This record gives sequence, C-alpha cells and structure tokens, in this order.
Amino acid sequence: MENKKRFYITTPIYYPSDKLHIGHTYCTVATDAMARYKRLTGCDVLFLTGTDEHGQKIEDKARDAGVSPQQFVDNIVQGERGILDLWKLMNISNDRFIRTTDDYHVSAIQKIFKKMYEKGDIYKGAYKGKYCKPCESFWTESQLVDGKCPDCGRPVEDAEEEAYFFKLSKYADKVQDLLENTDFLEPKSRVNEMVNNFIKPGLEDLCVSRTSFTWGVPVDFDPGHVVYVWVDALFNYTTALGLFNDRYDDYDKYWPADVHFVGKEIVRFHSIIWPAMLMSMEMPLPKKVFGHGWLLLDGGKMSKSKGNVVDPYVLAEKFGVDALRFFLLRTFPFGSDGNFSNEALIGTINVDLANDLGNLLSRTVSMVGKYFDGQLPAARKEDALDDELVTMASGLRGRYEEQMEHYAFQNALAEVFKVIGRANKYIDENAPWALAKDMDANGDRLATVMYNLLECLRISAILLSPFMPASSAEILRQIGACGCCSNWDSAAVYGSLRADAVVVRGDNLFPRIDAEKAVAELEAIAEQAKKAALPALELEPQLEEKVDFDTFCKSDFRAVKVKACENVKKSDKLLKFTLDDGTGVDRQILSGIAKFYKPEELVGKTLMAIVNLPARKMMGQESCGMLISAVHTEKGEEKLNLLMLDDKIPAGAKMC
Ligand code: ME8
Repeated sequence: MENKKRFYITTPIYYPSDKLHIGHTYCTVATDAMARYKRLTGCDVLFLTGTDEHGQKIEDKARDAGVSPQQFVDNIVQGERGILDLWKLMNISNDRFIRTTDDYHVSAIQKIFKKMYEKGDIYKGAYKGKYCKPCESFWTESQLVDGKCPDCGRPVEDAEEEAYFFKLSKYADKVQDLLENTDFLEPKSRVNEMVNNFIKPGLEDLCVSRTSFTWGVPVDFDPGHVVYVWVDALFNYTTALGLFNDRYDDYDKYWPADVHFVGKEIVRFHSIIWPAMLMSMEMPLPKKVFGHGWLLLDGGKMSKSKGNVVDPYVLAEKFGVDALRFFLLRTFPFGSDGNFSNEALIGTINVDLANDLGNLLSRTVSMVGKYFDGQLPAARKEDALDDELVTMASGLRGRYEEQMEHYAFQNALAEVFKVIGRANKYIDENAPWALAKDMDANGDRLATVMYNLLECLRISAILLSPFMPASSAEILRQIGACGCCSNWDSAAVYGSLRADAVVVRGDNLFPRIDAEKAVAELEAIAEQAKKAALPALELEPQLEEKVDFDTFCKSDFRAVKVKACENVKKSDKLLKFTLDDGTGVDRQILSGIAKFYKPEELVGKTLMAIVNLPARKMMGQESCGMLISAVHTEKGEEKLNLLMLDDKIPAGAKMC
C-alpha cells in the first residue's frame, strides 16, 4: 500500500440550496470515472466530494421555508432523494464526504482565518460595493457587465459594511506566473480568460467577512463577522484531510491534490483566490485545476428558477445508472459546453450501448453457448482476417490511457468503441453461422473467432469499468473472465482470457429504447416539474364590482411603439415615454416603473396603452394615457411586467 502512487481528486462541494440537477451530476460522474480509473491503474486514490452549506442564499431560503438553516440543508443533503441518495444511486465511489457545517471544518476554518490575519494578509476595512446574492460574490463597479453580475447576469445589490479583506493584490504577480507558466489550469483556453479578465485589469483585495447575516463560520476573534463563504468552501479540500483538526490525519499523505474538477464559472475562485490563499498559508498548491464546461438546455444554463432543470433521478431510473453515466462522458467533450437533450441521450443509448456493445455481447455469448455449449475448445486456427482486430484490441489500453491522462473522457471512450465497432464487423466478415455448418472442418476456426470476440469484450469491459462499473462487471461475468484477467495489467495483454473460459448467458444489458415514446414521457414529466417550480404568486384580489359593457367599450386600448424613453429628472420612479400611437403625432406618457426597467431596454418595444384618459401632470410634465402592466408580489417583493405585444402589430392597432 505504501508504495502505491497517491491520487487525490475532488469535485466542487455543492450548494444544498436546491436539489441537484443533471449538470451537477455531470461533474460528480466525471470525477468518479477518473477516481475509478486511477484505482484501476493501481493508485491509492482519495476522492472527496461534499456540500458547501453556509452563506446568505441558504439563510434566505431557510427563512422562506420556515425552517432553520441547518434543518434546511440537512433535508437537501441527507433527506429522501437528497444529495447523498443521488450519489448512492449514481454509484459514486467517493471516499469522503465533507459538509462545511461539520464541527471539525468550522473550527479549522477559524484557525486558518486567524493565521492569515496574524500574518497580516487579512486586515480590517470597510466594504463598499456590489454583491450578487445567488453567486455569493462581491464585485466592484468596474467588474459589472451592464450593471449586472459578470458571472450570472443577475442584478447585484449595494453592499456596505465593516469587513475583513484578504490581500489578494499582493499575490497577483505570483498567481499570474502560475497560470501563464505552468500547467496548473486546464484547458489552456481558461488561462487567457483568467489573466485578461481578472488579473490584468488589477486584482483588488478580496472582502472575506460579512456582518449582515449570521449563517457562516464565525470569526472567533471578532464576533458579528462570519467568514466569506468561498474562503470557508475552498479550504474544504484540506480540512477534509485533517488540516487543523483531529477528525482525519492524512493531510501529509494526500496534499497537494492532484486535480480539482470544477465548473467553468468557478474557475476564478479556484485558479486565482485559492492559490493566493494557499500562498499566504505557505501551503503547497494543488497540481491542477480542470475547468469543465456546462451542460446546457436549449442553449442556455439550467436553473431552478427558469424551471428547466433536468432531474438525474428521472433519467437514471428510466434508462439505468450506467447508461446515464456513460452518456454524460461519451457525448460531451469535458472542457467545453454541451447541449443536453433527451433525444441525444436516447440516441447514444440505442447506438452505442444497445446496437454496438449490447449486440456484440449478446451475439458472442449466445454463439459460444450455441456452438460450444458455453465453453471454447482449446484448438485454434488463426487467419489473416484476425490481424486488424487483434492489433487494435492489443493496443487499446495504451490509446485509452493517453486520453484518460488528459481527462479526455470522450476520446477515451471513442477508442473503446472503435474496437467494439471493429469486432461487430469481424462477426460479419467471418460469418460464424456459416462456419458452424461444418464443425468438423471449421470448429477450430470458429473457436478462434469466438475467442477474439471474447477478448475484445474483455478488454473493452475493463476499460469501460470506470464509466459503467456494474455493466462492465456483468460483461466480465458473462464472458467468464476471472479476477486475474479483469484487471488493468491484463487489459494490455491480449490473450489473457483462459482458452477454456466458461461463458454464461445473462440479461440483455442495454435494451433498445422506443425513442418517440420515451421522449414524450420525459417531456410530460418535465412539464409537470416546470409547473411545480413556478413561484407561488401573490395576486391582487379580484374585484367583485362589475363594470357595464358600454362603459368598458369606451376605454380605448391601443398598441403603441416606444420611440424614446428616459428617466424623469429628480424622480426615481418615473420614466418618460415618447410613443408612436399611429396618429402621426407623438404621444407622451409618464409611467412609475423606473424601478423595474431601464429606459434603453424599452426603446423599440410594442406596448399596450389606454389612450383616452384625460391628460394629467406629473413632476411638471404632461402624461396622456397609461401603459398597461401586470403586477404581482413574490416573496413579499413587488414585481411588474409591462404588457409587451408582438412587434408585428402596428402602432395604433385597437385592442378589443
Ligand atoms: O459552485 N453543467 O456550488 P454549486 C455542468 N459551492 N456543471 C454544472 C452545471 C451545468 N449545467 N450546473 C452546475 C458551487 N454545475 C460552490 C463550489 S467548491 C469549493 C464550492 C457545476 O452547487 C458548477 O459548475 O453551485 C460547479 O462546478 C458545481 O456544479 C457545483 O455548483
């Protein structure tokens, strides 16, 4: 054990603010495949995942749900169909699971914070800036994009409070050097993004404590402050090994990590803030941060609030855990974004698993059963027809390893499926059914053909085992491979399967899916989930009083087009609209909606207005009519949406 190469790999620790979706599952499955691959190659692997449970977002959600923050996160982490259940279902082989609310982690974070403070790298100041609540990120004005969070595009809020700061600026040059001159961050394309967007414009010191909420690790030497959630979260990778705590004691053994797998939007935290803090702590840096892409849905990010998340439970239960794991890593290049669709999932299952792998297995196993009663004879007769297949299968482990060492899961799987495809073609070329017609003359040749097929299946199953652990084990069982010819070494030695291996027929591993039916079922489930995700609206009570029809008909509703729109001076409520109402004379309407819209967002839009109200003056300006909006309250907050019409509708069109 002591001589084994160590490999420490981590996933991000997930926010238990909502149930996890397929995007989160993607990263954990990738990490699991890498951990299993490294174990297969003989490494002593530590695979860590966990949950990042502090922060204002969780505190707010718990309040909305009427429970304590701890109860809230407990439910999402360990409740029914929670995060732990999901990883169990997905056959995730993590060795450790950290929760940032665990006592040992909390006290270790306090010590880490104090150490950086005592060193002078954390100092007290006043924080004034912008805060994105969903991302738990502070931004300066200059970092905002169109006034919004540069990561998620959502509105930010003003924040001002006494706070501690980490001297991130002090480490800017060293971090830039790390990014530009080492392989610390991959894929390489992410390096330019980090250096050009964040380091070159000037790294500012980072606000690392908050006083406006309490759900976090308390700064023990200054009550009222809680540690910024990202400081708390990033150090999980080391507290889970025993840094500043007695819970574990293998920090020296496993740190520095070999690789942190992280999604692209949190590369900034892992490749700038994390190394800078480790430098401050005088700790070794992780060997690599790999920033993977997102799974998109209809070209956009999945999000609970959009109601477009894909539920991994539904897919795993419907198509099988291994099929889902396989699909995720076979279909999308790990470093780039990929579009998730039910059609793509079903297509991959039908083509790769049912047609290619499943068929190869069931044909081979049934032919060995039919022609040899499940056990091959020892006699052989080789042929030039075997050469290409045997050469391909013999070199497969090397080609696969080359790709896996670069985290290129998709390419590694493509190599395996080239051999599987070639083996299926080999069946057709050799037509075993024809050979079987004269067993006296062709028995030895038929045994050779069958043996080559079993060998291709054996080597493929070993190499597929990090991706599809249960199915691979079943393939090895069906082809009669014993432990010594199911391991990593034997995957490089063609001919390792015993000549007289006993083959047993088993279940069809990957049944073909009726795509049309399955897609319709999934769409119905998604529709239901979308409805369930819609926020409960607090609507204005409906009026009981009736208006007679003639009175109603007197109201003149028209389509109007916004020619210009601006804020009214000295008013933080009013917007002034110059509108084309189809009469050829501009109409001016003032509307108290500045809180909800920026003027420039509305220019060119087609809106609905009532145009025969008597003119009235607001802030000294005349308003001729009223724009129609929908209003409601959501979680106590007023919401307003202008009624927008199709731009094809001409200005002046009457609404009736
Ligand atoms: O970021 N496709 O937690 P998180 C691919 N707590 N990956 C996705 C994805 C998608 N559609 N959606 C989310 C956090 N992810 C922090 C991490 S680590 C010290 C702290 C990935 O639950 C996302 O990119 O919001 C991230 O890597 C991970 O899920 C966890 O996201």
